Amino acid sequence: MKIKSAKFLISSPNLKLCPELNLPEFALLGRSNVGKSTFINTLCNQLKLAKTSNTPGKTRLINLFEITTDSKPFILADLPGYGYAKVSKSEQDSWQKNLEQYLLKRKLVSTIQFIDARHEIQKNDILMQEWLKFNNIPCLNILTKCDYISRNEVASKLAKIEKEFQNKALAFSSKNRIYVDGVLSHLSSLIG
Ligand SMILES: Nc1nc2c(ncn2[C@@H]2O[C@H](COP(=O)(O)OP(=O)(O)O)[C@@H](O)[C@H]2O)c(=O)[nH]1
Ligand SMILES: [Mg+2]
Repeated sequence: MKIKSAKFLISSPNLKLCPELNLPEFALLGRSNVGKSTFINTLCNQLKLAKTSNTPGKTRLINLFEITTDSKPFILADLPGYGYAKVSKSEQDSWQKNLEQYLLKRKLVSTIQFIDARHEIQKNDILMQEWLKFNNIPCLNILTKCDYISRNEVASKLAKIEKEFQNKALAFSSKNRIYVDGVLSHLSSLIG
C-alpha cells in the first residue's frame, strides 16, 4: 500500500462531536511525547500535517486525518496522550473517560499503542494494555524513536513487547523511512 495524500479532517473534544466517516479507522494511543503526531507526519511524508510538540500534554483533542492510498482509504485518529502529570486529577479523569468512550464506542479496525524505544514499558502503558484486553479491543504496538537504539536492541524490545502484550509489534523512526513500508503493509493487511 502506498499513501497518495493525507488531510486533516477535524478536531473534536469527544466522541459525540466526531463525524461518522464509515472508513476503516485506527486510534493512536500512547504517553504524551511518545511520537504519535510525528508518526502521522512521517508516514504521510507531510511534515506539518499533525502538530508536534516538545511540551507534552498540550493536545486534549481527538484529531482525525483521512489518508488516501493506492488501495483503500483509512482514518488515523490522533488521541491525546495519557499519563501527563501536569494537569489536575479531575482533568485527567475527565479525559480518561472521553478516551475510554471513544475506544469502546467508535468502530475501529485496531488501536495502535506507541512505546518509546528509549524507555522501559511504563506502568500506564501496561494499564492501558490490560484495559484494552479486558474490553477485547485489538491493538498493534509501535516502538517509536528506534533511531536512538541499535538494531539488536530494536529486535529484542519488539520481541519483549510481543511476548508481554501478545500483540504484533513494529519498529518506527521519524529519522529513517525504512520502517514506513513495514507499517503500511501491516495496516493494509488489517484493513483487508
Ligand atoms: N529522534 C526522534 N525523535 C522523535 C521521533 N518521533 C518523535 N520524536 C520527537 O519527540 C517529540 C514528541 O513528538 P510528538 O509527535 O509531538 O509526540 P506526541 O505527543 O505523541 O504526539 C518531538 O520533539 C519529536 O520531534 C523519532 O522517531 N525519532
Ligand atoms: Mg501529538
